Amino acid sequence: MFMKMPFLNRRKKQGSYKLSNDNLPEHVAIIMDGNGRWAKKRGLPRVAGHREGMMTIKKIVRHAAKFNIKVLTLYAFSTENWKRPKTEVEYLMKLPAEFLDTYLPELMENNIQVRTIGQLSDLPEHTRQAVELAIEKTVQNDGMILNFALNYGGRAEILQAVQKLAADVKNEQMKVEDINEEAFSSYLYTYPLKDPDLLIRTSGEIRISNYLLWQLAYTEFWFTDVLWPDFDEEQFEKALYDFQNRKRRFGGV
Ligand code: V07
Repeated sequence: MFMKMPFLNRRKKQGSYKLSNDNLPEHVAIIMDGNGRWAKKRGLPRVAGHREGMMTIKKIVRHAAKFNIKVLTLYAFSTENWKRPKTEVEYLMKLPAEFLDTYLPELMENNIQVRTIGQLSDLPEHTRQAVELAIEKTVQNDGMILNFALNYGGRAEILQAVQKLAADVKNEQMKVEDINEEAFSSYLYTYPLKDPDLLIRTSGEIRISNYLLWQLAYTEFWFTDVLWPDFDEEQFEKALYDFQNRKRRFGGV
């Protein structure tokens, strides 16, 4: 008689984990933390870390598309990030245009759609224009959704949803008794995307920092000490592998 020994499946194969094609997450959200720390360790300015972090995005997007991930939601700029030094914020606001200048052709080739969540209206005009152009140019693509959280905060998102909902109740577009989870979700930035299955946070911080507060209710969390600029395909696969080997219960047994 042989016992089932699930740990035997956990073999590491030539530096990569044996991923099956089942139970892959459809929606992966990432908090790309540790860019400033990566730069500091090298005696470089923080912005050098942000630039390197942008290179990591390109790498991970290519890899995620290979695994048929449907949505990748990346925390690029939070509502708290305005508190950073002015020069750093100005640099960050140039990154969307830079990213798209060099990467839009590849997004088109791979049929990837760019979307955003967050309050775009408060971004500098040049940043908003770059982002809107990317959304427009990729709107016909029907492959993976590359969703950037820009000027995003989870509480701000919930509050704007409540305001719109209250306005709809007032103008009789919505009845109080019809407010349920599904109806409420339709007022969030992420609508009609399904909630993330997996959240990855790099750089050793174990918190969610106002990210997707409503949407992460049943999400599996995966943390690593690796800094975002050092994050690579192998790390990403490890996260997918660990996800596949967790049992999700959604509150059941
Ligand atoms: C930003 C680079 C990645 C590390 C984390 C923070 C810094 C890509 C974008 C972007 C956003 C919208 C878009 C295309 C690209 C971006 C900001 C910061 C503000 F349509 N990276 N990246 N935006 N970082």
